[in-house]
Amino acid sequence: MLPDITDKKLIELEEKAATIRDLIIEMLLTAKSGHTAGPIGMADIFSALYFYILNHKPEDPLWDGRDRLVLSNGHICPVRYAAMALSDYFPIDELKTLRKINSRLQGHPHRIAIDGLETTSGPLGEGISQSIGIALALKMDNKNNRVYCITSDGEHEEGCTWEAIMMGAKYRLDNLTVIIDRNNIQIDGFTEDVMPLDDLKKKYESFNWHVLEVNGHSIKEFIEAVAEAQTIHEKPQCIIAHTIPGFGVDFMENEALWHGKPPNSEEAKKAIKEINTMKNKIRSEY
Ligand SMILES: Cc1ncc(C[n+]2csc(CCOP(=O)(O)OP(=O)(O)O)c2C)c(N)n1
Ligand SMILES: [Mg+2]
Repeated sequence: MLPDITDKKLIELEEKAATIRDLIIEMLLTAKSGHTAGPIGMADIFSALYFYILNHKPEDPLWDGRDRLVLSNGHICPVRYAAMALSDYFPIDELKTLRKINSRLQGHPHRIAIDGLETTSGPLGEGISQSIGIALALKMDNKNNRVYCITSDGEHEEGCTWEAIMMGAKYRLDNLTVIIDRNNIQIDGFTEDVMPLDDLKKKYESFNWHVLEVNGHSIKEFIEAVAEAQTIHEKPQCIIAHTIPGFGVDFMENEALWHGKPPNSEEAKKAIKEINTMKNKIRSEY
C-alpha cells in the first residue's frame, strides 16, 4: 500500500522530474540521435515510479521482492535510463554513452546489459504480453510483487496488444497495472488521424479491466491512481495517463517531428532554459 503523499515529497518528485528532463536533453545532445518528445513527456511518471511507487533496491537490482517495471515502448528509454541513474543503478556519467557502440545504454533497452531493465524492447506491441507472462508466473509462485507495464498509444494500433488485453482479464491478473502514455501522437502524426483509437477507457472496460484516467503531468493524481489500482481484486488495471509529448519544452510539445529527433546545441540550450524556469517555479507553487 502506498502512503498518502506529502507536499514535501511532491516537491521532491517534481524536482526530480525536471532533473530527468535535463538529463534527457543532455544525453540526446551528446548522442546526436534518438527520441526526445516521448521521454520528456513521461518524466513525471518515471519520477513517481522510481522515487515513490516501485518496491525496488537499486543496490540489489535482481532482488526477488522487487516490482517489475516493463517498458514496452522501448524507444522512450532515455527517461528510464535517467531515472535509473538518479536512483544509483549506475553512474550518472554513464548517460553520456547513450547509443555509443559497446555502451550498456543502447537506443532501445537491452535487458542483459543492465540488471533492472526486465525486458529487451524496441519492437512495439510486446510489453503487455510479456507483463502478463511475468504477472501470471508471480501468481503461480504465490508472490506479492506487482507488475507495471508502460505502453504507448501507438502500440494500441497493433492487434497483438488487444490479444494480450483479453488474456490479462481471463487470468484476472490483479497484480498487473498497465500505464498508457496517451500523448495522442506517433511517428508520423496524431494517432486519431493515423488510426483512431477513440475512447481507450471504454475499450479496456469492455475487455473487463479496471480503468483510471489521469493527467500524466500531475504526479499527485498519478500516485493516487496507482494507490487505487493496488486495491482492485480479480481484475488487471489500466491507467490512461494523458500526457503532452515534449511537456515543458514549448517548441517540442505536440510536434511529431520531435518523436525521433535529437536537439542541436542551440535547441538544447533553449530547452534547458525552459526546464530550469519550470524547476524554479515548483517551490513557489506549494
Ligand atoms: C513493431 C514496430 N513497428 C514499428 C516501429 C517503429 N516505430 C518506433 S516508435 C513508433 C511510433 C509509435 O507510436 P508511439 O509509441 O505512440 O510514439 P510516441 O508517442 O513516443 O511518439 C514507430 C512506428 C517499431 N519500433 N516497432
Ligand atoms: Mg504516442
